[in-house]
Parts: sequence; structure tokens; C-alpha cells
Amino acid sequence: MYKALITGITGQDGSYLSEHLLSLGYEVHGIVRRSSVFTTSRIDHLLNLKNFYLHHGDINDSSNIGSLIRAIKPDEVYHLAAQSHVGVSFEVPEYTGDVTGLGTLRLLNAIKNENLDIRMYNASTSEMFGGFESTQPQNEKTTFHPRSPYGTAKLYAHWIVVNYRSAFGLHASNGIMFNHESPRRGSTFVTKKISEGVAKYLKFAAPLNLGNLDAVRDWGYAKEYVEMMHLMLQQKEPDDYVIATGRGHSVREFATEAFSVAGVTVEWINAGINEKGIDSRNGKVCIEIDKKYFRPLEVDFLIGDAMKAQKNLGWQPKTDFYQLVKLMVESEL
Ligand code: NAP
Ligand code: G4F
Repeated sequence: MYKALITGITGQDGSYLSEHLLSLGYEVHGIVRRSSVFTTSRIDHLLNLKNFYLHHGDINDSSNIGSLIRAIKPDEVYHLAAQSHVGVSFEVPEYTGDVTGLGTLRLLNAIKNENLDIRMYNASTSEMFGGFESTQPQNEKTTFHPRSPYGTAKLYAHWIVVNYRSAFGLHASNGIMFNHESPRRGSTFVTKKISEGVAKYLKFAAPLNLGNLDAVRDWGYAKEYVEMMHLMLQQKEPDDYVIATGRGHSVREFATEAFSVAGVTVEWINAGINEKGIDSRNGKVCIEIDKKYFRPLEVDFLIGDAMKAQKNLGWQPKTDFYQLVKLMVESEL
């Protein structure tokens, strides 16, 4: 039986990846941070399954990571743990560099010291493309130009994986994933915030506060994307792959579509900080702009070109933008 170790198992992707690997017959181990409250709500339904094991640990504790690799002896390691919020990374840049950047190095070192045959997946990100001279759509050859402490930390993680692969022959692959969402998405990410906001508006008529509505993202479905993490580790050679749908939509479009799923047609009035979404049924304000949600730097436009993954891994995204919005909003309603 193959053994997988997942860092970040309590997160959105960790929960879907656990389900996927268990369905393939893996023994799944995950690292969980000690917290004063339970953080396992996304994986509670797996806790009593045989072949599913949790261990306390932290990606910032190299002795703990080394001991876990030694004790579990995984065939595959999926590295998903990160301070993953771009906006928050401007408030805690050093911490983000430590967890999201150096955390990856700690794991790579533990694998290198223990067993070079362990295969590793690293959760890279489209945030590394950032902005300015970035061409569109972005693929594996596009120049990186991160525009946040998070994107910069992830770029370090990405390159240290490439370097360990070249220097020590590790089978380590980077999945350069574009935004992927689901009902399990954390509430402070914009898609989940909008879908929860729609439900709240219907119940309490409370307007939803958002930041930059013009940002364009390539939004896919997380449940599908985790399958690529596994597929990358089944290839003869390790490599780096963009995973994306190839379609971009603005935050404004996401919000308009989300309200429409709930039967509310939004009419947009004014511009900039004064822009408002109006409920066309009764003239009430359902969306407002709050400048606290703007970031010191913004990534304006991310759309991915996943041709390499389609060709080498035989992958095609199944869920489109409209299906994704619908499934997220319906889950809240
Ligand atoms: P998420 O929901 O925010 O989950 C992050 C996970 O990392 C959680 O399990 C969290 O544990 C854990 N973690 C944070 N700090 C840790 C530490 N110091 N030690 C151990 N674990 C720690 O993120 P996600 O959306 O599932 O994303 C998974 C990975 O893919 C992340 O690395 C993210 O940066 C990357 N990524 C995500 C996307 C996307 O659109 N979702 C796109 C590209 C790349 P707690 O539950 O204790 O907080
Ligand atoms: O949902 P977001 O916070 O995701 P963001 O910044 O694109 O990052 C996510 O995707 C990355 C992949 O590209 C991952 F690496 C990363 O870990 C994370 O999963 O914001 C999306 C867009 C941004 O342009 C943001 O400025 O939505 C804009 N936005 C507008 N109003 C908002 C809000 N974002 C948040 N979180 N909250 C708002 O109220």
C-alpha cells in the first residue's frame, strides 16, 4: 500500500486530496498544527477511517518534520502548508516568508536527508507571475514577477524545489496552480466571501463589502485540481505544470453571477470607491466597496495556459466558471 504525507491537510486542498488518495487506496498521513480550537472541520468525516492518520507538527519545526518523515516513511509527500492569504502577507511578511518560503526548504531537506526516492509535490502558484511584463495567458515559460510577500515567498519555494531536483535528483514537481475554489474555501478568500455574502444578504439584507472589483482571475474547481497533484507524482520525470481553466473573469463578474444564482439581478452604479451593486428588485444596496480590502499592490490579471498539463498529463478542466459559482452559492443557500 502506498503511503502519502500531506502538509496543510486541514486546508481546502488538503481535504480534497485526502479523499482522492484514500479513494485510490493510499494510506494517508497528515500534519496538523496544535491550536486552541479544532481546525479539522474539513476532514472530520475522514477521522475514523482506517488508513487515515494525523500527526501534530509545524512546517516551521525542522526537527519535527524530519522525525515525521523518518517515522512515517512516505512514498509521496504533498506540500500544501502555507500562510496562503495574499492580502494578509502584506501584514505578516516575515512570517509568510518563513512558513511559505523556508517551510518548503525544511521539508525538502528532511526528504533529502531521509530518502531520495520519496516523491514530492509542491503547491506553487500563479501569484508568482504577478504583473507588469507578464504575458497573457501565462504558462511555464512566462517570466515571474511576484507582487506580494506571499508571491515572493512562493517564488523562493518554487525555485528551491527546482534546485533540489537538479542538485540531488529528487523527484519533486511544482504545480503552478491558478485560483481554485469550492464550498470548502476559506471565508476570507473572495469567492467564498461572495457566496457567503449572498446568503447573508438574502437573510439579513446586509450589504457585502468588497475591495478591488476589477481584478481578473482564472477560477477552477479545487476538487478537480487536486487530482493533478497526484498525477504529477506518477510521471517518470518530475516537472513543473501550470494548472488553469484558460478563462478569466473579474471579481465584479463573480459577484454579479453569484447574486443572479440567488435570483437577484445586480445593477452597478457609480465608479471607484463609490461603486455600488443595487438589488434591481427593490433598489437596496447589496454590494459596497470598502477600501480596507484593497492591497498595497494588486495582481490585475491572471489567466493560465495549461496546454502542457493537457498534453503530458491528459488533463482537461470539467467545471466552468458558471458551474463553479452555482455550486458555491447553492452550497451556502
Ligand atoms: P488553505 O486552505 O489556506 O490551507 C493552508 C493549510 O496550511 C492549512 O491546513 C493550514 O493549517 C496549513 N498551515 C499553515 N501554516 C502552517 C504551518 N506553519 N505548519 C503546518 N501547516 C500550516 O490553502 P489551500 O487553498 O488549501 O491551498 C493549498 C496550498 O496551495 C497552499 O500552499 C496555497 O498557498 C497553494 N495555492 C492555493 C491556490 C488556491 O487557489 N487555493 C492556488 C495556488 C496555490 P491550519 O488549518 O492550522 O491553518
Ligand atoms: O480570493 P483572493 O484573496 O485570492 P488571491 O489573492 O488571488 O490568492 C489566491 O489565489 C492564489 C493563486 O493565484 C493562491 F496562490 C493564494 O494562496 C490564494 O489562494 O483575491 C482574489 C482577488 C484579488 O485581486 C483581491 O484583491 O479578489 C480581490 N478582492 C476584492 N475584494 C478581494 C476582496 N479579495 C479578498 N480576499 N477579499 C475581498 O473582499
